[in-house]
Amino acid sequence: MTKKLVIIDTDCGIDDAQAIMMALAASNLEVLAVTCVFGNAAVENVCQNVLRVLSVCERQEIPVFQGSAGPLVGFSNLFSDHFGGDGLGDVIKDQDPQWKEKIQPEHAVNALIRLVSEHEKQVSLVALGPLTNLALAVKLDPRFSQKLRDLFIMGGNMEGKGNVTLCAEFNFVSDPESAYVVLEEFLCPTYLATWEYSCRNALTWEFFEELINQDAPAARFMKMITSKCWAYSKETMKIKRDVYFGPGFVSYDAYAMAACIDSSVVLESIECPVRVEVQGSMTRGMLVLDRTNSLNKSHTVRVMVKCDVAKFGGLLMESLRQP
Ligand SMILES: [Ca+2]
Repeated sequence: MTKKLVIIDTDCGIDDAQAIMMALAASNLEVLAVTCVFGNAAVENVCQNVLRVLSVCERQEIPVFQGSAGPLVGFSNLFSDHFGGDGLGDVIKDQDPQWKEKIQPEHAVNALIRLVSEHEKQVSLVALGPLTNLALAVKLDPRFSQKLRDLFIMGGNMEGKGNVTLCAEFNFVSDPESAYVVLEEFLCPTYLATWEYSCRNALTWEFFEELINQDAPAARFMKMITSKCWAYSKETMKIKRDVYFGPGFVSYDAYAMAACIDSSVVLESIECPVRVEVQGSMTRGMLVLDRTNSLNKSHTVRVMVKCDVAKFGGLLMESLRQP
């Protein structure tokens, strides 16, 4: 079986770490590179987080590239404290002073263009953070997206429900212009795991306990980085009832990765054109689904709706049994 080539673009927080581990564990994937972008933490932290995850899984041979430190327009002050200031729960004490030497000298955007051009129509790109690196890639090389096999994005929303602002999801609102560019200009098959999709297909907290208490280095690492994070705290768990979706364990980025690994994980999706709002005072960064094709766009994307949660849970379980 020839393996599917994958590049992961990430703002490595805890759920990105989970998604990366899922990719590393998948026997049908070959991870060509990891490219880093600001988001859950500053891009320098993101780079260190990715190196840490690769080291835990003993996969340091995979090259890591540093990318955009902020959005195309304006400044980011959205560094989420959702997963702690460093993105991985603020529990890692032994920082690697030599981390910079382990990052490739090439910029992430140049690396994306080069690698995708070297393997035309063979690379699946999985985007787990703000889409700045992807937007820059298509502006530098207008054929970039046509050279991709496909694109999987965690981001945006399908019901106008926001998790950072009233109507916008974190990854998209962190750089609305880039999200707009990607969804207008990327012409490869594109699959979206929105915020609502991940929340509506949540797992139980009992499952989470079983997941992180497996006997393997990756599981122990995940247990450590989720130990002090409020998003995973047992006390918050008891009272945490999302106003829309109820309680549950949601590993956002892993949903996009799971769809890349095994398309049968997605049981149902909506195929339609989409556009990102960049202007609204309440809706900036919101994804709009054009179910009636009012925008007359020729390109559609697939917005995931229903997940085979049992299959998804199986991929998660396997991902923490590493190395
Ligand atoms: Ca992410």
